[in-house]
Amino acid sequence: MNNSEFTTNQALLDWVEEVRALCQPEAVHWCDGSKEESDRLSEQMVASGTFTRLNPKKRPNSYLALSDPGDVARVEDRTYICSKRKREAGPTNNWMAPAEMRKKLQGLFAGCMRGRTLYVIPFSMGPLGSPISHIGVEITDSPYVVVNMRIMTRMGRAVLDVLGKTGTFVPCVHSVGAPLAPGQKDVPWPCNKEEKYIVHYPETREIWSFGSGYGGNALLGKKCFALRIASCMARDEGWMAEHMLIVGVESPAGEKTYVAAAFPSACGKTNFAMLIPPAEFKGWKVTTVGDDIAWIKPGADGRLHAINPEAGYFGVAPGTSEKSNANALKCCARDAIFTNVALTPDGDVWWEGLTDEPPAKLTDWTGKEWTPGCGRPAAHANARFTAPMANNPVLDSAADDPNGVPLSAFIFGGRRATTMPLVFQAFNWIHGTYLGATMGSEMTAAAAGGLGQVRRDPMAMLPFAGYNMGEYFGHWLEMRKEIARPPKIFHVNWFRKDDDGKFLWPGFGDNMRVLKWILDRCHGSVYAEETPLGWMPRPEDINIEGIPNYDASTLEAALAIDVKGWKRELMLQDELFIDLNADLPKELLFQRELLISRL
Ligand code: TSX
Ligand code: MN
Repeated sequence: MNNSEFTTNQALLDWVEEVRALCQPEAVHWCDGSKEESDRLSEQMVASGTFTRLNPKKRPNSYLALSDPGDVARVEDRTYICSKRKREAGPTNNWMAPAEMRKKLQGLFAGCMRGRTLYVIPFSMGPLGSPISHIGVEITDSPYVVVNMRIMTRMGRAVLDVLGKTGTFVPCVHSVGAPLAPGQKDVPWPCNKEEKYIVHYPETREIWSFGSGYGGNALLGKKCFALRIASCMARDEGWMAEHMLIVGVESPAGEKTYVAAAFPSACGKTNFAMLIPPAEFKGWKVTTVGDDIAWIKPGADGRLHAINPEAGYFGVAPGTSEKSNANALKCCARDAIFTNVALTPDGDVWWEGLTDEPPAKLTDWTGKEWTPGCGRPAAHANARFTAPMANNPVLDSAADDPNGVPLSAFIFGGRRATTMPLVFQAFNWIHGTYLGATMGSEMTAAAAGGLGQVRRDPMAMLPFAGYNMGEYFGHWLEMRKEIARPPKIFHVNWFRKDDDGKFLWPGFGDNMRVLKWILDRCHGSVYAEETPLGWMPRPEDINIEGIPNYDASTLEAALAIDVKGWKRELMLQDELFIDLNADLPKELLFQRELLISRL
């Protein structure tokens, strides 16, 4: 296709030509986003060995990719925020001066696509044409990226129509960094073993990614655009780009309430986003708007409205089962791309936790033969499924609504074995911001080299804020002034344990019981006790009817306030606050003082 047949946007045409001249690809392909295009690229990848087609009877229209063993996750130490001043990136981001980084990248990108096709991927983050949505264009030399982006975003010709002649877009350049010499045979998963760079220029709103083909390093709409660049846009324009799931909860009477929740990794965010209420909650429905990212804007009604900028799920496969998330399994029952899971002899996929009994024989994620006793995991711990949200049986009816959904609550949480009670409610917005700013997860004993080390991950945004974290807290405080009816803010912990290491809360679908208290608080229809931590339920305020082998005394322990533990917690919280000292809003220091006084 002729370029100008796709777009009349001269800025886009000029930029594509500039990147083509730099990267020297063999061919240029403008993606139209059709199924035919995706099928053709998938066939090509089957032929080249990048993809294995899964058994169409077991897993229709689905593929397996095995990555290079050195390219299995986001590379945080190679991720840079290149603002003019280091202060703007803040103490928790890697920084390099833009001019210096540009010089370095010019060298790396020069000729980096030789022997490959340059794909132009126009994509919309959010429903096409929504006032909350934004357009990006990713240039990549990876067909794997193209077919994943088609699932994860609204992608192709329709986006260029919305972009029009003068519309603006976030330019995203990606290369696996593995040019091919004439006649050189390609490998199934090209990447650059020596150099990887994930670079953001917040002032010019550009993304440049080199050397990796994996996940957030390569699907640039997700973490790079929808969080790092978007958080800068949101600060400048008065909205919020958050690392949050969004769910709708419908009561038997048909009353719909939306909440957004931020958790650090390994808290089961996607599981919560697709939660199946227990049998006792007959007539209650939980529906998914999004499982990872929320773009949130003040609406004319004085409330915050949220969209999911994504169109698919890029979920961690290991641990996903009928018990933990039956809906996620339905999402990837067809039309899915699996990366770094194991292959069964009959052409289906398997990962640790999918079934209690592993299959007798598998091909593992490195392509080697695998048996249950062999001592190696079959799937990589960060193995993923890419699945379209259209496959989600509990997709919210407003998941595509350009106006977004009105939020009644923000929920923060962490994976904490001690101290953090099951649920409490912040006294107000500033207190809630403090709860988000101090949240974190306990590292496993092995990772911490001991017990009880808390890894702070404020608002689950530590690796994803495109600017100074202290300033980001300030933006949260500022947002309160933009809204007449702010969401109520809560903190939850599904992972508290007793002295014998037993979980004090059943978790999973039973989290609906806590969610119900949260909703009732939003509607002002349930009692709460004023405690030093915030507003809390009494044990009798949480319905535990029908939980097998569970009793009120266990719930009491899950809700207990451990004053000694909180004194330790306050000392631990200080470590992050000291790091951010220079840019930390004073309101948050005052919240700390108030908490100390109350305790
Ligand atoms: O995803 C989880 N959630 C959220 C679900 C909506 N997980 C899985 C681990 C995180 C990746 C959980 N694990 C949750 C939870 O609420 N809670 C727990 C801890 C737990 C694990 C097992 C049991 C109870 C609690 N019980 C039995 O296995 C019988
Ligand atoms: Mn995430």
